[in-house]
Amino acid sequence: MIPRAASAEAQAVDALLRTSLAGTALLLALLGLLVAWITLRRAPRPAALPYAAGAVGVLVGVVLVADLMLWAQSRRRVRDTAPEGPEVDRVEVLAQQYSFQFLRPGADGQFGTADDLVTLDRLMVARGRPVVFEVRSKDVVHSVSLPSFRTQAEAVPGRSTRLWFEPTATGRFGVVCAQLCGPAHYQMTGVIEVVAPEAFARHSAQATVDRAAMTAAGARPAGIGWPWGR
Ligand SMILES: [Cu+2]
Repeated sequence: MIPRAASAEAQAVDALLRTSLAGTALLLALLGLLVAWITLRRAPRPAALPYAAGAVGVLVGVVLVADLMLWAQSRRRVRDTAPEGPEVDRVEVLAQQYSFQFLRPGADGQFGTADDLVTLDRLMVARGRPVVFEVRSKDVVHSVSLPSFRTQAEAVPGRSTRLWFEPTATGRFGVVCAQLCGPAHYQMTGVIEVVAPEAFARHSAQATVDRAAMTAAGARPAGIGWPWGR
């Protein structure tokens, strides 16, 4: 039902999904058994369900749901803390009808300068290196959704949002817009390619060389490259 997991965070998300499913399935089975028992038992009519049975049912339900909520709360850490440090791959993402622009700061490490590296609907990242996206929108509300990395963030006009993940498997993974943003919303897709660290280093070096050539020729990225937020 859901695509192959490809990030360090995916394990926690999948465990939460599986446990929620198992918990609700157990609750459903218990309720089904209770209903079957009430319906099929040969009891003198009118049959009144003992209060104790009802109370036990409610108690079991409350304990199951409360457990799930507490456990989900303990998992919020996965969502609430962005990785930091020099090894983090920072990427600005500008969503617009109907594409994603990805921007890296280039050799100087600063966003919004002439050596910024921009790609359209494609991004290469390194396996095992944490990635942080800072997301903005040029027009309407979009959503940057990365199903294989089990993360997603809204792209809201006028503000920045963040999402992060650590790719653990190489391959090509989809990025899609998860907000109905216009008639061609279904076309708003892209590819995140996860490669081995050595291949990523080669790619980055080549991109920097290419970018320098473009800068010399006068080409500059437009509409993207804002100062990275605090
Ligand atoms: Cu969109």
